[in-house]
Amino acid sequence: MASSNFTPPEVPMELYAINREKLVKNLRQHLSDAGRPLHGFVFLQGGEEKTRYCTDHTELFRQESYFAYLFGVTEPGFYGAIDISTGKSTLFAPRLPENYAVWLGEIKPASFFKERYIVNAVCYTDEIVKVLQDEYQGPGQPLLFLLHGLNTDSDNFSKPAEFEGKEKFEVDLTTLHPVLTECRVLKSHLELAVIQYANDISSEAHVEVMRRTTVGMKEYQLESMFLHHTYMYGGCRHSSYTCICATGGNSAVLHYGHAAAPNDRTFEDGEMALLDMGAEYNFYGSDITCSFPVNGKFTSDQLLIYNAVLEAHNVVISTLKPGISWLDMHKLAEKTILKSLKKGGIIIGDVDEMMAERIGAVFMPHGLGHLLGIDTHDPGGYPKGMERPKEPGLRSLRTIRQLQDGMVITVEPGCYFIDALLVPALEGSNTSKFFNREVIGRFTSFGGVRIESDVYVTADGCKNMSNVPRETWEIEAVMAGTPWPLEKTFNSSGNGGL
Ligand SMILES: [Mn+2]
Repeated sequence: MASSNFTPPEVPMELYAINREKLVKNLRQHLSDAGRPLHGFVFLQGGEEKTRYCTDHTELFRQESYFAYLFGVTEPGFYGAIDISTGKSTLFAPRLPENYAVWLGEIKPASFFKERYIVNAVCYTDEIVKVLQDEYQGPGQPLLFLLHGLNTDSDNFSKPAEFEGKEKFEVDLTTLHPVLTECRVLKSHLELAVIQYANDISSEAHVEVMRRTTVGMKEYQLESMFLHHTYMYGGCRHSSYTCICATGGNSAVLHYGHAAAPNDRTFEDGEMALLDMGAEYNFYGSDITCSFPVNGKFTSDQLLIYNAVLEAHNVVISTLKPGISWLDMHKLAEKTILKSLKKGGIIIGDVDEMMAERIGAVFMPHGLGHLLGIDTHDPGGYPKGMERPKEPGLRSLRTIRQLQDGMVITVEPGCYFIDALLVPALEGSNTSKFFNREVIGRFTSFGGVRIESDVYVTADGCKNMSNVPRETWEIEAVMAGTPWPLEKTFNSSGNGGL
């Protein structure tokens, strides 16, 4: 009978109060530096509930991430204001119709939300104009700092608050987004604790899936076991993203698992599985990938690719610390993988020359990793003025920042055999000489391997928040039934154990 070593923790509302304090402090600093007066309100609109197309089927609501960061509100239809001069926070709750009580449950009074979300005041959304005008201390019309800015992963813009009476205010659309985004880049201890919990329960679920995987299952059964474990024992109703449960050749499809490729293949003996799955708890996410042979035993070709990726994963984690450039880490991972592939006879020639020809991107077209928090691809990867690289592979990086103490970032090197990239590289006049056609032929239907852990950067290094079997002998032991974590006395055959 499956069970868990974890209990869903109570997340203190101070987490959001601290986030608000940090924003007010940084915004005041920004305004002073610009010689601007320290008054006005940060004003955000929370997420709204959506129905499925024209129907009355209500989709499960998940709060908009910036609003979640500042207020922790789980319900739809709220607005929130923070007075820059005093730090006072006010939530505006929707005034619900009487029949809400019949269909959706008790209508909570404003006092309930004030206590629950530890804000200074709770009013109703039809009082926004009056409340903000009464509270405003500065000259002229009250100034609202609204959220408007580019998400550099999606190329979408966050939507500034819309409400009746907006024309009675002066609005600033440019100041808030970069300052608030920058706040989210460095995590507080309370945020780290939630991300750690999301990692704990997701790691445990990954181990559970690994243990229960048997030849002949469907990919979605692995997804189902993961979702069950994180919800049943972890209280995680949401996933950080759609599960990628790829086996065999499908693991070379980087975002497999979408509606047109719905994790529905029956996998066979001798194949690898690549499972990229992470639970979200209380808005904060995890993002973990495990790759393993579905029959529990690595073949020599699987060992070659898996260990190439593992070495890249480990060398990056052991190098990470504040001041290190993420772009350099990406190149380090590429180079490590290329060296191993050369040793395995898959590619031939000088590794530095390969790097110059971007051969690394043929095998790893995605970026090494991304900031992680309330969003799986947390914002702030490219602050204003930082240009995205243009070269293959490097242009896929979701950030090229220098690491800072308090960042949470994924380390997810991979090595894939993707026809759409290999075929042109094998034919290219500058690139064909690097490939050993005969050996690479063995890998045409191999798929790929990715190993992904979430780490947080400390003052002098980093800590791996994910806890899953990584060494091939650890994976084989766990799949054979050995409990995880392995006991200190456990000895692997040939590797010397721990
Ligand atoms: Mn990731």
